[in-house]
Amino acid sequence: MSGGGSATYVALSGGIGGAKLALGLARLLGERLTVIVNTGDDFEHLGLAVSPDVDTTLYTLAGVANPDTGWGRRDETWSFMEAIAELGGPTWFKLGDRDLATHVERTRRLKAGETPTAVTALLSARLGVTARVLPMCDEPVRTVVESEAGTLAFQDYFVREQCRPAVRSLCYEGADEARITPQVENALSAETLAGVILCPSNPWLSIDPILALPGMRAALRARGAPVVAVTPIIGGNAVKGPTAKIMTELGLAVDVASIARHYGDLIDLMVVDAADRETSGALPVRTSVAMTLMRTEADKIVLAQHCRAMCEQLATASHQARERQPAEVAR
Ligand code: FO1
Repeated sequence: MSGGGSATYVALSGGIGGAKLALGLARLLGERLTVIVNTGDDFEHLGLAVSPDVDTTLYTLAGVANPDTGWGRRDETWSFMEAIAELGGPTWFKLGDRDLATHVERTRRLKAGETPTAVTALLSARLGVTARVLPMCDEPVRTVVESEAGTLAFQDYFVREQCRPAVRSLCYEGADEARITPQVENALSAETLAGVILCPSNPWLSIDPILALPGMRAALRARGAPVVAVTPIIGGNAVKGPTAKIMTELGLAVDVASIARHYGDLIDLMVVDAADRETSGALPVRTSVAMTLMRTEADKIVLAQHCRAMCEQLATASHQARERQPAEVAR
């Protein structure tokens, strides 16, 4: 299944929806896939460094993610949470016993001076993940939600308040001081780079923190590899999570056109669902229709294959366009 020789791909992902396509791409590409993961959801909880989108990506690619929630691990036990409840500790953010080990070990290693990138590589190797999973940066970046209920740290908004407060705006604290890691830089500047795929994550919550990093947008375009985005909106609804609600609260129509406009000239093509085939012609960007609702692992692989095919088509088209460019002949 791993056609395309040594072609490498980079995916940008955050959250549960993004991890689904990352899995399809990993099944297709193995170590030729690098996933750059959002860390704007990270926070300290019970004194532990918790990195939800990195862990969701690692667990999903390792096949140990909780299939019902998408986050945390499968076959989990909850003795720690029961004991914390007995002690009157906070129980709004659920930490399963196996998942807890990840947070404890990450915290131990960070305190020992390791970078988030190094810790992620260690956890990834231990979990048997072959794709490369990279935090978007090694400095702390925090997604902050300006809402009708005031300023909320991300997990307070997303989990404690269950996305209820209306969102007015979002900011990504620390992004200006953060730097693209050498590992991210290497993945995006590789000669073998054949495409960049924006997974169907929430653009505002999961992709924008990555794009907010100084130099990230330029790095994504530097090699000239096609950039393909997969819509998180199908037929006017979000597949999962608060994307549609946030779009409405931000005054945006809940449709693929709003997503296309949000990404602007960063992307060369957007993959939309068959449900949006009619409206896709009027989009401000080239589109392609595929089944973007991923229920089974086969769905994830088929959508990943479609994204790869789009990258190959776009690369061929732009190569031919360059060929056709009349050479500047000396007059
Ligand atoms: N999401 C919830 O809605 N409730 C939880 O109790 C919860 C716990 C949790 C623990 C570890 C982890 O990695 C993720 C967890 N999440 C939980 C999901 C998390 O808030 C979101 O996945 C991301 O932050 C946004 O995608």
